[in-house]
Amino acid sequence: MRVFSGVQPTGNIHLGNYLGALKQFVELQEEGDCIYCIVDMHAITLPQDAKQLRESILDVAALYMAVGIDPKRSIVFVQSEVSGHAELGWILACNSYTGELSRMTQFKQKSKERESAPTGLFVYPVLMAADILLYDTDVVPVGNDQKQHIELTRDIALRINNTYGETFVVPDGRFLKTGARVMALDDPTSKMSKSAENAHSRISLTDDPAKIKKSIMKATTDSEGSVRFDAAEKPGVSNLLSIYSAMSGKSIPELEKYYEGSGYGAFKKDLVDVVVEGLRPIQERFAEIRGSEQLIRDLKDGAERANAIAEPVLKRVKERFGLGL
Ligand code: ATP
Ligand code: LTN
Repeated sequence: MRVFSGVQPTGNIHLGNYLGALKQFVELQEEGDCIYCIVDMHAITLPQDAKQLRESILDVAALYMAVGIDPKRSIVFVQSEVSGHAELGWILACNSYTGELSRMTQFKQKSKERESAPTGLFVYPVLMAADILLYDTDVVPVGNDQKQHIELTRDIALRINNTYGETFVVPDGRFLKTGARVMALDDPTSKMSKSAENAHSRISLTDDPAKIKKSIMKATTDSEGSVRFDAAEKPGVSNLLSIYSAMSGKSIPELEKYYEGSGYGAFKKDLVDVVVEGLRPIQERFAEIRGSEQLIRDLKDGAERANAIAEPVLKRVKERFGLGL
């Protein structure tokens, strides 16, 4: 089973990315051949500062490894280091329709926030399809927000297979179970996000204990005062319980029982400890890896291994289309 997924180097990885996506990435290493990409060409669909982008690429790469992705066992690489992504992206762009791309909710949402939308933002899902199809991928672990993009990838693959003969493996998405969607601490009705303005809305994997404490103690709850899970009536407390459970391995009923009769203060203080202690080993590994020469070597090696898989696939595609000599 081949597994492929990617994360954009657009900011600090937070608990949502970790519990929703990265934890799955680590687990899947037991089940298949995994390829994990840092999708820098997706990042430039919106303006980025060049210096900052370079730093973010290395941050995401080091965090991948700090949470437990093994660069020897899996392939970890930077998208722009393998030129096949852009090449296949073009071929797929010629086989997708402006109508279907106009229906993508991520595009509608992100373009709405701007005066004019870059063309790259419009064809973002086509490049994502190229990422996936370039490696004969079977399974793509992503958050629910990517469902529509995976569906489009399948449509494009099937369309080309029907017209040009068997060309692509048609991939399946692997989505999170319900509840694995981490919500913003300041507004539990919207998802925790890298790009939200309020830094206390999220906990980044690299946050120090003081910042974690402040964010959790400020987190929105309710006036009832009892620690119990009820996503509809008590979204704030329920979100904190989910985070607590995911970080500690304790079940939610177990936690409800433990905190019966105690207020939010004690519960939040313990949650601070659980998060701080849970992130500590990740942060220690991150500090070791981030500045190391080995990180760059691993990424170069990853790009070479990725390219070795991508090249024959691209050759196959070009043959089907009659491209080249
Ligand atoms: P932002 O948080 O700014 O919206 P994003 O969703 O664009 O960032 P990516 O780096 O593109 O983040 O996504 C990395 C992975 O994390 C994706 O698989 C995405 O579905 C998942 N993810 C992002 N936010 C959450 C969240 N709050 N809860 C669970 N999974 C999430
Ligand atoms: N669009 C994705 C990031 C992404 C991706 C991919 C995920 C780009 N290419 C290929 C899986 C497979 C996101 O926003 N999370």
